[in-house]
Amino acid sequence: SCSSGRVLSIQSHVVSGYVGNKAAVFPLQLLGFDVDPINSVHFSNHTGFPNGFEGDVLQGDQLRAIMKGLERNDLLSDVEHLLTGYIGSASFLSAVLDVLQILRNRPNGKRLRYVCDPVLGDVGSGFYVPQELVQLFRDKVIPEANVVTPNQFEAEQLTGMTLNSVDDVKVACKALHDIGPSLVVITSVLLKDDKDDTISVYASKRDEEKDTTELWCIQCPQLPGRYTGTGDLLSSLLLGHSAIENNIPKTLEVVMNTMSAVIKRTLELSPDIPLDSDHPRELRLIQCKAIIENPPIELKAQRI
Ligand code: PLP
Ligand code: PXL
Repeated sequence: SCSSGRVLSIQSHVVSGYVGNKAAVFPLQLLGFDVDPINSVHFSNHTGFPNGFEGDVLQGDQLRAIMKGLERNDLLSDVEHLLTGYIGSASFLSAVLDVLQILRNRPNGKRLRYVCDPVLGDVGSGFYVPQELVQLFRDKVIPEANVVTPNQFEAEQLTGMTLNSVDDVKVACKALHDIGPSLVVITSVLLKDDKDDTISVYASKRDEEKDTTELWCIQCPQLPGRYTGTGDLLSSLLLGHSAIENNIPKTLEVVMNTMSAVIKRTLELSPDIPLDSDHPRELRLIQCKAIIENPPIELKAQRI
Protein backbone atom coordinates (compact mmCIF):
# COMPACT_ATOMS: atom_id res chain seq x y z
CA SER A 1 0.00 0.00 0.00
CA CYS A 2 1.17 3.55 -0.45
CA SER A 3 1.22 5.71 2.62
CA SER A 4 2.62 9.15 2.89
CA GLY A 5 3.82 11.56 5.44
CA ARG A 6 7.05 11.89 7.28
CA VAL A 7 7.50 10.48 10.77
CA LEU A 8 9.61 12.24 13.39
CA SER A 9 10.65 9.49 15.79
CA ILE A 10 12.26 10.47 19.10
CA GLN A 11 13.69 7.30 20.66
CA SER A 12 16.84 5.55 21.82
CA HIS A 13 19.65 4.52 19.50
CA VAL A 14 21.69 1.44 20.28
CA VAL A 15 24.74 0.53 18.19
CA SER A 16 24.14 -3.17 18.70
CA GLY A 17 20.66 -4.62 18.85
CA TYR A 18 17.09 -3.55 18.19
CA VAL A 19 15.34 -1.32 20.72
CA GLY A 20 14.04 2.24 20.38
CA ASN A 21 14.64 3.75 16.94
CA LYS A 22 16.54 0.61 15.90
CA ALA A 23 13.26 -1.29 16.39
CA ALA A 24 10.95 1.40 14.97
CA VAL A 25 12.63 3.00 11.94
CA PHE A 26 13.14 -0.04 9.67
CA PRO A 27 9.53 -1.30 10.03
CA LEU A 28 8.13 2.17 9.34
CA GLN A 29 10.35 2.48 6.28
CA LEU A 30 9.16 -0.93 5.06
CA LEU A 31 5.57 0.33 5.42
CA GLY A 32 6.44 3.22 3.12
CA PHE A 33 7.13 6.07 5.52
CA ASP A 34 9.98 8.52 5.42
CA VAL A 35 11.40 8.55 8.95
CA ASP A 36 13.49 11.26 10.57
CA PRO A 37 14.98 9.71 13.73
CA ILE A 38 16.11 11.82 16.66
CA ASN A 39 18.23 9.67 18.95
CA SER A 40 17.44 10.43 22.60
CA VAL A 41 20.41 8.32 23.70
CA HIS A 42 23.38 6.83 21.84
CA PHE A 43 24.26 3.64 23.72
CA SER A 44 26.41 0.65 22.89
CA ASN A 45 23.50 -1.71 23.66
CA HIS A 46 20.26 -1.81 25.63
CA THR A 47 20.47 -1.29 29.37
CA GLY A 48 19.62 -4.86 30.34
CA PHE A 49 23.03 -6.40 29.59
CA PRO A 50 24.93 -8.10 32.43
CA ASN A 51 28.07 -6.03 31.69
CA GLY A 52 26.26 -2.71 31.45
CA PHE A 53 26.43 -0.23 28.60
CA GLU A 54 28.35 2.86 27.48
CA GLY A 55 27.29 6.01 25.69
CA ASP A 56 25.62 9.37 25.88
CA VAL A 57 22.22 10.77 26.76
CA LEU A 58 20.81 13.67 24.73
CA GLN A 59 19.87 16.61 26.95
CA GLY A 60 16.66 18.61 26.50
CA ASP A 61 18.53 21.64 25.18
CA GLN A 62 20.29 19.49 22.58
CA LEU A 63 16.87 18.30 21.38
CA ARG A 64 15.71 21.93 21.21
CA ALA A 65 18.84 22.79 19.16
CA ILE A 66 18.18 19.98 16.67
CA MET A 67 14.62 21.28 16.27
CA LYS A 68 15.94 24.80 15.67
CA GLY A 69 18.10 23.51 12.81
CA LEU A 70 15.23 21.59 11.28
CA GLU A 71 12.91 24.61 11.59
CA ARG A 72 15.43 27.07 10.14
CA ASN A 73 15.87 24.90 7.04
CA ASP A 74 12.13 24.28 6.67
CA LEU A 75 12.56 20.53 7.22
CA LEU A 76 9.48 20.11 9.40
CA SER A 77 6.78 21.12 6.95
CA ASP A 78 5.89 17.59 5.82
CA VAL A 79 6.16 15.90 9.23
CA GLU A 80 2.71 14.34 9.68
CA HIS A 81 3.47 11.93 12.53
CA LEU A 82 5.35 12.15 15.81
CA LEU A 83 6.36 8.96 17.61
CA THR A 84 7.89 8.91 21.07
CA GLY A 85 8.96 6.00 23.24
CA TYR A 86 11.25 5.52 26.21
CA ILE A 87 12.16 8.89 27.75
CA GLY A 88 14.40 8.69 30.79
CA SER A 89 13.97 12.09 32.49
CA ALA A 90 11.44 14.80 33.26
CA SER A 91 13.67 17.44 31.67
CA PHE A 92 13.85 15.56 28.36
CA LEU A 93 10.09 14.96 28.42
CA SER A 94 9.61 18.73 28.86
CA ALA A 95 11.72 19.30 25.74
CA VAL A 96 9.50 16.79 23.88
CA LEU A 97 6.56 19.02 24.86
CA ASP A 98 8.37 21.91 23.16
CA VAL A 99 8.79 19.76 20.03
CA LEU A 100 5.04 19.10 20.06
CA GLN A 101 4.32 22.78 20.36
CA ILE A 102 6.58 23.59 17.40
CA LEU A 103 4.90 20.90 15.27
CA ARG A 104 1.36 21.89 16.31
CA ASN A 105 2.01 25.58 15.67
CA ARG A 106 2.84 24.99 11.99
CA PRO A 107 0.16 26.02 9.44
CA ASN A 108 -1.10 22.41 9.16
CA GLY A 109 0.00 21.49 12.65
CA LYS A 110 -3.43 20.51 13.92
CA ARG A 111 -3.28 17.56 11.52
CA LEU A 112 -0.16 16.10 13.18
CA ARG A 113 -0.81 12.62 14.59
CA TYR A 114 1.11 12.03 17.79
CA VAL A 115 1.57 8.40 18.83
CA CYS A 116 2.79 8.33 22.42
CA ASP A 117 4.12 5.21 24.07
CA PRO A 118 4.12 6.36 27.73
CA VAL A 119 7.00 4.16 28.87
CA LEU A 120 7.04 3.89 32.67
CA GLY A 121 7.65 0.26 33.58
CA ASP A 122 6.17 -3.19 33.59
CA VAL A 123 4.11 -5.45 35.84
CA GLY A 124 7.08 -7.71 36.58
CA SER A 125 9.80 -5.13 37.11
CA GLY A 126 7.98 -2.01 38.35
CA PHE A 127 9.15 1.46 37.30
CA TYR A 128 12.15 1.91 35.03
CA VAL A 129 11.86 5.69 34.77
CA PRO A 130 11.57 8.32 37.55
CA GLN A 131 8.07 8.14 39.02
CA GLU A 132 7.53 11.88 38.48
CA LEU A 133 7.03 11.09 34.76
CA VAL A 134 3.57 9.63 35.52
CA GLN A 135 2.13 13.03 36.34
CA LEU A 136 3.88 14.72 33.42
CA PHE A 137 2.57 12.13 30.95
CA ARG A 138 -0.94 12.30 32.41
CA ASP A 139 -1.26 16.08 32.69
CA LYS A 140 0.85 17.45 29.83
CA VAL A 141 1.88 14.87 27.24
CA ILE A 142 -1.03 12.45 26.77
CA PRO A 143 -3.53 15.35 26.42
CA GLU A 144 -1.62 16.18 23.20
CA ALA A 145 -1.54 12.61 21.88
CA ASN A 146 -3.87 11.12 19.27
CA VAL A 147 -2.82 7.57 20.06
CA VAL A 148 -1.50 6.21 23.35
CA THR A 149 -0.07 2.71 23.89
CA PRO A 150 0.38 1.92 27.59
CA ASN A 151 1.00 -1.62 28.78
CA GLN A 152 -1.08 -2.87 31.71
CA PHE A 153 1.28 -1.43 34.34
CA GLU A 154 1.36 1.95 32.59
CA ALA A 155 -2.43 2.04 32.15
CA GLU A 156 -2.80 1.30 35.85
CA GLN A 157 -0.31 4.02 36.86
CA LEU A 158 -1.89 6.60 34.55
CA THR A 159 -5.47 5.91 35.69
CA GLY A 160 -4.86 4.94 39.33
CA MET A 161 -6.87 1.75 38.70
CA THR A 162 -6.05 -1.94 38.97
CA LEU A 163 -7.12 -3.90 35.90
CA ASN A 164 -8.77 -7.14 37.02
CA SER A 165 -11.62 -7.54 34.53
CA VAL A 166 -12.72 -6.53 31.04
CA ASP A 167 -15.01 -3.97 32.68
CA ASP A 168 -11.94 -2.45 34.36
CA VAL A 169 -10.25 -2.28 30.93
CA LYS A 170 -13.30 -0.43 29.57
CA VAL A 171 -13.25 2.08 32.43
CA ALA A 172 -9.48 2.61 32.05
CA CYS A 173 -9.83 3.18 28.30
CA LYS A 174 -12.58 5.72 28.97
CA ALA A 175 -10.37 7.50 31.50
CA LEU A 176 -7.51 7.62 28.98
CA HIS A 177 -9.83 8.90 26.20
CA ASP A 178 -10.99 11.60 28.61
CA ILE A 179 -7.38 12.76 28.91
CA GLY A 180 -7.17 13.22 25.14
CA PRO A 181 -6.31 10.40 22.71
CA SER A 182 -9.07 9.03 20.46
CA LEU A 183 -7.21 5.71 20.07
CA VAL A 184 -6.10 3.86 23.22
CA VAL A 185 -4.23 0.57 22.86
CA ILE A 186 -3.44 -1.34 26.05
CA THR A 187 -0.73 -3.85 25.23
CA SER A 188 0.04 -7.14 26.98
CA VAL A 189 -2.87 -7.38 29.39
CA LEU A 190 -3.20 -10.40 31.70
CA LEU A 191 -6.43 -10.29 33.74
CA LYS A 192 -7.30 -12.41 36.77
CA ASP A 193 -9.39 -14.95 34.86
CA ASP A 194 -7.19 -15.08 31.72
CA LYS A 195 -5.24 -18.20 30.81
CA ASP A 196 -1.62 -17.33 31.56
CA ASP A 197 -0.31 -18.60 28.21
CA THR A 198 -2.20 -15.84 26.39
CA ILE A 199 -1.77 -12.09 26.39
CA SER A 200 -4.51 -9.76 25.28
CA VAL A 201 -4.21 -6.45 23.53
CA TYR A 202 -7.17 -4.05 23.70
CA ALA A 203 -7.88 -1.21 21.28
CA SER A 204 -10.49 1.40 22.11
CA LYS A 205 -11.53 4.00 19.55
CA ARG A 206 -13.59 7.02 20.48
CA ASP A 207 -15.46 8.90 17.79
CA GLU A 208 -15.80 12.43 19.12
CA GLU A 209 -18.44 13.51 16.62
CA LYS A 210 -20.73 10.51 17.05
CA ASP A 211 -19.87 10.27 20.78
CA THR A 212 -19.35 6.51 20.46
CA THR A 213 -16.59 4.17 21.60
CA GLU A 214 -15.74 0.74 20.20
CA LEU A 215 -13.56 -1.72 22.06
CA TRP A 216 -11.72 -4.57 20.36
CA CYS A 217 -9.51 -7.32 21.75
CA ILE A 218 -7.03 -9.72 20.22
CA GLN A 219 -5.59 -12.68 22.09
CA CYS A 220 -2.05 -13.75 21.33
CA PRO A 221 -0.38 -16.97 22.45
CA GLN A 222 2.49 -16.06 24.79
CA LEU A 223 5.61 -17.44 23.14
CA PRO A 224 8.39 -18.78 25.36
CA GLY A 225 11.51 -16.73 26.05
CA ARG A 226 12.06 -13.02 26.74
CA TYR A 227 12.46 -10.30 24.11
CA THR A 228 13.48 -6.65 23.97
CA GLY A 229 12.17 -3.99 21.65
CA THR A 230 8.71 -5.56 21.39
CA GLY A 231 6.93 -2.47 22.73
CA ASP A 232 8.92 -0.21 20.39
CA LEU A 233 8.10 -2.39 17.39
CA LEU A 234 4.42 -2.48 18.39
CA SER A 235 4.01 1.30 18.61
CA SER A 236 5.78 1.84 15.26
CA LEU A 237 3.56 -0.75 13.55
CA LEU A 238 0.49 0.81 15.14
CA LEU A 239 1.47 4.27 13.90
CA GLY A 240 2.03 2.92 10.40
CA HIS A 241 -0.96 0.66 9.97
CA SER A 242 -3.48 2.98 11.64
CA ALA A 243 -2.35 5.74 9.27
CA ILE A 244 -2.63 3.47 6.23
CA GLU A 245 -6.16 2.29 7.01
CA ASN A 246 -8.74 3.71 9.40
CA ASN A 247 -10.16 0.39 10.61
CA ILE A 248 -9.54 -0.65 14.22
CA PRO A 249 -9.96 -4.45 14.01
CA LYS A 250 -7.88 -4.65 10.83
CA THR A 251 -5.15 -2.48 12.36
CA LEU A 252 -5.11 -4.57 15.54
CA GLU A 253 -4.96 -7.78 13.49
CA VAL A 254 -2.17 -6.71 11.17
CA VAL A 255 -0.10 -5.24 14.03
CA MET A 256 -0.46 -8.21 16.39
CA ASN A 257 -0.04 -10.84 13.69
CA THR A 258 3.17 -9.07 12.67
CA MET A 259 4.34 -9.03 16.30
CA SER A 260 3.51 -12.67 16.75
CA ALA A 261 5.25 -13.79 13.55
CA VAL A 262 8.33 -11.64 14.25
CA ILE A 263 8.68 -13.10 17.75
CA LYS A 264 8.18 -16.63 16.41
CA ARG A 265 10.84 -16.11 13.72
CA THR A 266 13.21 -14.55 16.27
CA LEU A 267 12.81 -17.63 18.46
CA GLU A 268 13.50 -19.95 15.51
CA LEU A 269 16.64 -18.00 14.59
CA SER A 270 18.19 -17.95 18.08
CA PRO A 271 17.82 -21.51 19.34
CA ASP A 272 21.01 -21.47 21.48
CA ILE A 273 19.73 -18.98 24.07
CA PRO A 274 18.05 -20.98 26.85
CA LEU A 275 14.30 -20.25 27.12
CA ASP A 276 14.61 -19.47 30.83
CA SER A 277 17.55 -17.07 30.31
CA ASP A 278 17.15 -13.66 31.98
CA HIS A 279 18.93 -12.25 28.99
CA PRO A 280 16.28 -11.22 26.48
CA ARG A 281 16.52 -12.00 22.77
CA GLU A 282 17.04 -9.18 20.28
CA LEU A 283 14.31 -9.15 17.63
CA ARG A 284 15.65 -10.41 14.26
CA LEU A 285 13.98 -7.57 12.39
CA ILE A 286 16.06 -7.65 9.23
CA GLN A 287 15.34 -11.36 8.79
CA CYS A 288 11.65 -10.50 9.28
CA LYS A 289 11.47 -8.03 6.38
CA ALA A 290 8.98 -10.15 4.42
CA ILE A 291 6.81 -10.71 7.51
CA ILE A 292 6.59 -6.98 8.21
CA GLU A 293 5.67 -6.29 4.58
CA ASN A 294 3.08 -9.05 4.39
CA PRO A 295 2.19 -10.62 7.74
CA PRO A 296 0.19 -13.87 7.80
CA ILE A 297 -3.21 -13.09 9.38
CA GLU A 298 -4.00 -15.88 11.82
CA LEU A 299 -5.10 -14.18 15.04
CA LYS A 300 -8.45 -12.40 14.78
CA ALA A 301 -9.75 -9.39 16.70
CA GLN A 302 -13.09 -9.57 18.46
CA ARG A 303 -15.51 -6.79 19.39
CA ILE A 304 -16.34 -6.58 23.08
N1 PLP B 1 3.84 -12.55 22.24
C1 PLP B 1 3.20 -11.62 21.54
C2 PLP B 1 2.26 -12.00 20.46
C3 PLP B 1 3.43 -10.25 21.82
O1 PLP B 1 2.84 -9.30 21.11
C4 PLP B 1 4.33 -9.88 22.81
C5 PLP B 1 4.59 -8.47 23.12
O2 PLP B 1 3.97 -7.56 22.62
C6 PLP B 1 4.99 -10.88 23.50
C7 PLP B 1 4.70 -12.22 23.19
C8 PLP B 1 6.00 -10.57 24.48
O3 PLP B 1 5.38 -10.31 25.66
P1 PLP B 1 6.24 -9.68 26.84
O4 PLP B 1 6.22 -8.21 26.56
O5 PLP B 1 5.43 -10.08 28.05
O6 PLP B 1 7.58 -10.31 26.73
O1 PXL C 1 12.88 -1.20 24.48
C1 PXL C 1 12.97 -0.18 25.39
C2 PXL C 1 14.34 0.38 25.53
C3 PXL C 1 14.61 1.59 24.95
N1 PXL C 1 15.81 2.19 25.07
C4 PXL C 1 16.80 1.63 25.75
C5 PXL C 1 16.62 0.39 26.35
C6 PXL C 1 15.36 -0.26 26.25
C7 PXL C 1 15.16 -1.57 26.87
O2 PXL C 1 16.02 -2.16 27.45
O3 PXL C 1 17.62 -0.16 27.05
C8 PXL C 1 18.11 2.33 25.84
